Amino acid sequence: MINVIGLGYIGLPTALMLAANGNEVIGTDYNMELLSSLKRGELTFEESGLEELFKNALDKGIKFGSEYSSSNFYIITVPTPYDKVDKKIDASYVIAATKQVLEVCQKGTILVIESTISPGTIDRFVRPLIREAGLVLGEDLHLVHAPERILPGQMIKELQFNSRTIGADSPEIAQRVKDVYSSFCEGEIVCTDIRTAEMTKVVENTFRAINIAFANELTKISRHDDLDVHEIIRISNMHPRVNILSPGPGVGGHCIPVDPWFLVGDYPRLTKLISAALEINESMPDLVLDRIREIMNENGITERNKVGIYGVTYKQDVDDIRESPTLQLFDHMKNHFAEPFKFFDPMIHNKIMENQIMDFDEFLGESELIVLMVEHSHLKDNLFKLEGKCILDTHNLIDDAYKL
Ligand code: SAJ
Repeated sequence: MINVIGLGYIGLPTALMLAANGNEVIGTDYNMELLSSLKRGELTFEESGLEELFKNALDKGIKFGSEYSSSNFYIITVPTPYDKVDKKIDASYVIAATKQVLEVCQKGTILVIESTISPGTIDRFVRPLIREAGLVLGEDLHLVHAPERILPGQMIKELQFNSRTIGADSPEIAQRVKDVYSSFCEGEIVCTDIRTAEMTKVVENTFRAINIAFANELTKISRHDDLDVHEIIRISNMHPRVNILSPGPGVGGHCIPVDPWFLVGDYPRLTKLISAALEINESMPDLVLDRIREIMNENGITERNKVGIYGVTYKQDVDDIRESPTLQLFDHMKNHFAEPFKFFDPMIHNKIMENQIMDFDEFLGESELIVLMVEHSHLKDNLFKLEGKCILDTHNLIDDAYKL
């Protein structure tokens, strides 16, 4: 039996995928509200293909509970926030989960940590816990790091087809974990040591952060010289060895703006490029704010409540708002205005903030300037409703709109 600890954005789909593919699975979480939703057969977030997978896993007998089970195989998928002041990982959830596993696990258990952790976290924080509990690593318990790689918006497909990394202390244990993941993963599964696996995961997200930062810096250069950054990137990307990502209003989510800080926090003198990239990405909401002010002046829009923000999630077609560029924008606004602009987001069905408008047509009616922060499919389906409106388009969807 596999006990998956932490049923959030990564843990839940992983637990469902394992169950749907013939493994006996118990999912554990301390959030009682989340557990009662799952037990009622209701999902806690939207994701393409998740409903069907959930039904499949329920049919195959997946169970949910708040207690850690006695097992010989655990997968930990709890959050790993970072401390915004000293830029280091906060491993407290991983530590707490490990301690609870140690209380109930069977001899020879395999403990897989999937949560993203900064390089060296297992050596620094997890191995000592095993020793303190009087257990012998490699005999009583085997540690493994198998970082997740799935992209929100296409998680289920990526769980099945992405390649994966498994870091273990011995090839035999890596192989046993590989066998379990092979029950659903058709991608190549590479086995390596734990430190390499830790570093690889953070490197992947840092690479993406730097690439996006380059695109964002090009936006600033192009604005300075009145050039079209999107056309420049489109043409440059026709070169067979160039692949620049898209500029945007900022970088959100719980991975790309967070994981690179693990490296900066641990190696402050060796990470000049990474810190510069993070700063560029973090500066984008301010650029949006500057552009809003310029466009308001140019169009004689004097009332702040005539500006409407489309999209509060961290990217298109997800309902996750963590670290989102719009929230960053609202945060930066605090220095200039008493209240943030009003906003609409088709992916957020409950009222989560005072300044939220729940109806798209009402939002359009009330906004003289519309700022497109997120390119949801809903927007692409409704572009005709925006005709004739004054628009700041941060994603290059509309030809004659203002751009960053
Ligand atoms: N973004 C841009 N320009 C782009 C692509 C993205 O500005 O060209 C912005 C998005 O709008 C969003 C942010 O970056 O605000 C992050 O979105 P994302 O789609 O790049 O990444 P995530 O956070 O949804 O998922 C990433 C993925 N990592 C990589 O692609 C290297 C995913 O595979 C990881 O599993 C995930 O982080 C994770 O959990 O670590």
